[in-house]
Amino acid sequence: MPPYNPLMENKTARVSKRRRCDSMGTESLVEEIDDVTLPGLGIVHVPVVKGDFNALPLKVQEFIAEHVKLCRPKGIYLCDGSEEEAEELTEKLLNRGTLVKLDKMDNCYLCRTDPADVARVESQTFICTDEKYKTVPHVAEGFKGIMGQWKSPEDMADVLDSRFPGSMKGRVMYVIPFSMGPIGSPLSKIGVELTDFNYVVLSMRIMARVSTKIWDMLGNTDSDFVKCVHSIGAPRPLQKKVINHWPCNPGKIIVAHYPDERKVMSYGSGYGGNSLLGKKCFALRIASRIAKDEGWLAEHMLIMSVTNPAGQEKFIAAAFPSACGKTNMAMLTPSLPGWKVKCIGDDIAWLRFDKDGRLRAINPEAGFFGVAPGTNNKTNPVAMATCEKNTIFTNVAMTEDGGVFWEGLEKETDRNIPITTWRGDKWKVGQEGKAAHPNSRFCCPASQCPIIHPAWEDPEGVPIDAILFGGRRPAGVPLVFEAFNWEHGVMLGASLKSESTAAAEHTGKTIMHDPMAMRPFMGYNFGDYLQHWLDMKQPGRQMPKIFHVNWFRLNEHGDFLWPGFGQNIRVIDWMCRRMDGENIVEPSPIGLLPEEGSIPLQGLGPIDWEEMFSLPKDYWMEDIKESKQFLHDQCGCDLPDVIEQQLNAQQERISENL
Ligand code: GTP
Ligand code: SPV
Ligand code: MN
Repeated sequence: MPPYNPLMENKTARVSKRRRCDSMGTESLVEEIDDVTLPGLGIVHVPVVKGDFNALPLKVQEFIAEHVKLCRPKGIYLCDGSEEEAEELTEKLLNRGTLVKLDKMDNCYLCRTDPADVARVESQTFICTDEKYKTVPHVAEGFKGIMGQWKSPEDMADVLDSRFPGSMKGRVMYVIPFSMGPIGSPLSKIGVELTDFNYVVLSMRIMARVSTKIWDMLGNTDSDFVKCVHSIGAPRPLQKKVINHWPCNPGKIIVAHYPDERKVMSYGSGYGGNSLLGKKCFALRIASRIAKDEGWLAEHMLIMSVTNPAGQEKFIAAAFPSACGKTNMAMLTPSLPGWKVKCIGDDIAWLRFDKDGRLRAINPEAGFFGVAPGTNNKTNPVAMATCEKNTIFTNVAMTEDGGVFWEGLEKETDRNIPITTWRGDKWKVGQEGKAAHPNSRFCCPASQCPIIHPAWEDPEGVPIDAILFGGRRPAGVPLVFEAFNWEHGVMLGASLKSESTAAAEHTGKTIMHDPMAMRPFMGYNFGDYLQHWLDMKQPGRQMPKIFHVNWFRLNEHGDFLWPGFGQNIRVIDWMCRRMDGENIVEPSPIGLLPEEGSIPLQGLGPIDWEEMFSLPKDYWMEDIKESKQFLHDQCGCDLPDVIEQQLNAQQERISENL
């Protein structure tokens, strides 16, 4: 049988020109898809408001037609990624009130969301596979697995059936062709996102590489694409009032992944990781499964390079959970003279060993979607410079003169200037309450980062010398320590914990497990994932060193023991010397600690080395017991033996030698 062709006579869509009136009464000719007759489905008429449907690769036509049928948009808009397109959509969003122009800045806009739609919704994020244990480990009886949530495709079909049919009525369906990773790189992957929210189009233009070249690439090869479908779930006529010109359906949010089909269906939210489907859904959850199948890694990691005063450059990838310091580290301004930092990526890394046994990493993204609060010219001047122009801010506050404000900018803001908070209330610096949402973000092109690495788009990726794990650990955990070896390092990553943050719906400051900083982003069985990490070690491969860092240890008064940010270069300096093999370590039961005095502290003022590196025995006894229990409960029989052995050895060392 010939392949199904939605444009074939009788079975299919025919495109014809029709005369249409717009809202101003202006007549024009538009293309319409007629008679999209998919097997078992009825007929639908939909105008193509922009682009040439006929020119799309057949498999894309089919994908669009199927979802037009399902979601019933009033038109199809084929995005081309051009400047004119961005201008047109920005204009629309300004007129509607979804965006506000920030007059003080250059081509920057503010968006305030419905206050019920402000972060990723982990509780409604699912992975669907026929077989449950492809997605989640054999969790011990009576325990709730936290490393990914599985739903059967049948159960998910019911959930989607009560949401997607007609979900785009009265709205335009935008079709976004994009590449994660430099277009054409052998390490990159292609996606197509369908969405009914033009804010998503504008953000995707920044975060991914949106281009019509994608159509040629798909048309000329048998390469496939990740299918991404997003609807805010607010068909017209509206059932409820739109708040802040931000249509969404927070009560019905669902983010469903089909790793076998390489497909994502997301409904109800317009926010970040819920709606920019190239990011967490594709580049982490789906990609981690592709990576498992193809022998590489998709990780929640920044990528940076550091060059010491002698001119030697090293590349570091670091996995910290959401809102735990990746963007800040990736753009670090060194406080030590002579050091240089360059940024390759701030959130996601795709890593694979090359034929010479070097681990190479690319940043699949093209922009930063960074946490605004805490960012200022002291903590992160590079991020401040990066988001000066061509940036969409979401849920920050606005100054009367059309600038931005968030917690952390007090010292850089006129205390008397009237401010509008993210909720739209009048406010002044010094007043009670928060002006910006704690998960407010800037979305800007990586290319305008003043310290972007010249090789950041190198199709081969950059060679990784070290991998870091870290989280927010207010007590017990030293500033830095080194894993004994790869296996020990993988165990440390598997045991990663951090205080919860505003990046998802968790409230309060509880310490949560966040293995490999991937808890919300796992695309397959976490036990298999750990084994996959262990399997990376092979003869002939140069394994990067693994370190654990903690910028967030507190003293008894609740103050940070370590100044952090640009001062973290001092810790990097120590790690680089370790990579060069300098003997500056002191073995401890949990790993190799820096020898006292081996981290340069000059000019820092009083730093309590003792307290920063102390290993309270009670704390570590409890910590390893708890981590072991956690991994047993979460992975059951899927926990690799090697990890089990590493946990036991660590426990023994702590109980005997600490
Ligand atoms: P996601 O984008 O959610 O994945 O977050 P991220 O890991 O990129 O975190 P980011 O760098 O945006 O930092 C989050 C918060 O941590 C910000 O408020 C920062 O100001 C704060 N932060 C980052 N680095 C440090 C540090 O070294 N010390 C301290 N005390 N705070 C830090
Ligand atoms: C994170 O939560 O890790 C983020 C923000 O990077 S979001 O894109 O919303 O997932
Ligand atoms: Mn992140």
